[in-house]
Amino acid sequence: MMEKFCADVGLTKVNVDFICVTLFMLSCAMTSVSAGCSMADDVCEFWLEVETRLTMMAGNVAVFPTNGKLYRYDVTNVTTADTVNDNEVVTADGWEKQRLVVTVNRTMPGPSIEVYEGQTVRIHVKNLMLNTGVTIHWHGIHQRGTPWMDGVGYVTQCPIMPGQQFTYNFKAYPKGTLWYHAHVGTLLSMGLLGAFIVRERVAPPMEEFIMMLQDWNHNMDSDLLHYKMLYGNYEDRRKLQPSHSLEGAAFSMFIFTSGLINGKGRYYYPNGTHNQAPLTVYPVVQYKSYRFRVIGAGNLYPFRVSIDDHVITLIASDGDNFQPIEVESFIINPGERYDFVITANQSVGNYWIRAVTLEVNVTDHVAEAILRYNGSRDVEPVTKRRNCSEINRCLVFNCPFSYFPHADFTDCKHIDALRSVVSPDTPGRDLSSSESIKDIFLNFAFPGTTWTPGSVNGHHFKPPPVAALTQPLEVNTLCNSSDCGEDKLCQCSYSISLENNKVYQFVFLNMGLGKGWAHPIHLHGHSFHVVKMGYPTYDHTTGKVIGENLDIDCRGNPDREKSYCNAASWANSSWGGNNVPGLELELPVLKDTIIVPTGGYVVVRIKADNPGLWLMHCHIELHNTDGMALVFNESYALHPKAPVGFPKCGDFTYQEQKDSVEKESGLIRIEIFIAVIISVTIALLIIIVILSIALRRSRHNNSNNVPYYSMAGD
Ligand SMILES: [Cu+2]
Repeated sequence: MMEKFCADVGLTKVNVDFICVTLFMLSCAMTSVSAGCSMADDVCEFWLEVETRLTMMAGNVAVFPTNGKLYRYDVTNVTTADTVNDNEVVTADGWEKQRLVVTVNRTMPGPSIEVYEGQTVRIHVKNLMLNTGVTIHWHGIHQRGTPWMDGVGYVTQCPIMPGQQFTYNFKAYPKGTLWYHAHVGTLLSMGLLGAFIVRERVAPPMEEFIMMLQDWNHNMDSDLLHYKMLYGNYEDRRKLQPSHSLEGAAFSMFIFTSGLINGKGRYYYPNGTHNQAPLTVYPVVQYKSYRFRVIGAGNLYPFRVSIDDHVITLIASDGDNFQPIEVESFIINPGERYDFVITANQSVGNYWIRAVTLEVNVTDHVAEAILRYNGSRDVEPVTKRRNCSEINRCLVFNCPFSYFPHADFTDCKHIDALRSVVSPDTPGRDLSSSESIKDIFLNFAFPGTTWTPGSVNGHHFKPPPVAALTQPLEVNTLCNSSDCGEDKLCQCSYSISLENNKVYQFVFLNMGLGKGWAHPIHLHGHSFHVVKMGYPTYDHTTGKVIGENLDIDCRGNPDREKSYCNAASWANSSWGGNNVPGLELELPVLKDTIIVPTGGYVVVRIKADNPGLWLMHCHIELHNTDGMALVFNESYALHPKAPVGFPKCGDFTYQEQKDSVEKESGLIRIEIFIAVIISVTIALLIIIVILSIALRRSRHNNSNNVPYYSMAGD
């Protein structure tokens, strides 16, 4: 089987043994976690090939789904036909018109990369696509000392163009459930993603599973996703309207067609039936406990995750362990990760794992998988979701709002209610003077009237044409302070400089004219301490937002509903640094991605101790490509030097060839003219000198009566 796999991925004979061992283990680790590198290794090496592939094809044979199985396209009687192994097919939602997807080592999600904390990870990425450049970001890795390995196109590196290879080399830090994904255009939504698990160097106490959640549709290429979000989705002469979540926030125009768990899901028809495509199955043994590492790998939609008849105990997020909490379900946004434990303490059988979107008035927007107890039959679960009632209320973690409608009997718990397991050294906690902590307000929104782009403080992020980190002097898209400001919109590579070792308190906002969507904000290069969250005011019966949080002064237009909120501050001028009521500085959790509720804010802290260029952006991929991003230029003078030969890129302006010929011939003519002038001048000088000498001698001879020639003959 391993030889077959090696043949399938087309590896060279020379390296076949070692490479195949690595890739084979990775490929098999898509559902169940298994290490790709041993604990004793110093360097872990991986080969990733990025290429486009068609869904629902086994080699060059199309397949179709029935009863959770796949069959060749020409099968007419499925009761007697052989099934096709669904691990050889990128099934996605089983839609039978092949969709183009971007794969890593021909799978979606790509292979799970699993290493131990502190190991050197060396990953060779080869771009086998025909049309587009690619970079891969290792989401959650801090890249301390290696900022040029962060994988952000046009910020930390140039895209790896078709046919090219690029080797990423960095230290596996910090530990936890991380992931990798493309960081150019919308290639992430096209399928370029995978789990990246960094383990502590101890034996795991229980078996583990990976659960990657994706929202999915049938738009065929990445540019299409981008333009449909900008210009709208139309179907049957109708313009489709965005859906909304409970508090009234809108979702953007990424049509949710299906939900996927580890690359598998089902297409639901309008009548509520589905196409019976195969799903991911998690096999468990009764009375054993399991850790699930859940990765929010979608483009846009948050998912509410639950398992029928099982209590979820959340234990970690974005690599940080927190004091466990038991919940009925939790919400995960694009970019976030949550780890939970369940105990298989129910009767032997099959149970639904559900991840539903937060859209109201929608019932079939769900990603599904099966929890299958050892000893149960290979059939679909018939279990029901828990019924939340007045005496049996449901607790949901990480809502992007504060209240469910009264009749839902459901309560919310937020990230700022969590407490870390160990007391972290919260930056600035012991500083007596709050002036040593710098508060920076950042509003993530879509302000504007006719043009309403994604922006941060009104700056619509435009990537530079070069790798800004390694070609800083060639960035020609800097912001002009006269174009940007209160109630203005500008388009540039927005960057904020951070001083080395200074403590920064960022206040992420979602306010003013451009609010109305919740944004999961991701910071590269750091994990941040979540010290406070602020929510808007709500109607407690319906759960709808009725007013922004008034802790923030948006400034600009006095009508805060019209202000762009580009230059906000604390409403109470005495607030700032440690002097903000309700800060959790003792046991705050660490995150690298956090949801900023519409109308609300989140306060986080970092110490600027990692020199580099670090992107911060909304992890809704379409908001990011629409410009909701900025770069922190951290300790510029201390940026480490990039490796020798690090690739460069940039603009090239062609000069017409005839111009240069003319220029050349013009130059030659000037040179000849100057030479002639000099020669003529010298000749004239010589003639003048000779004539003057001759004249003087003739005068002398005349006066002494000695002939010139006789004088010479003397
Ligand atoms: Cu966003």
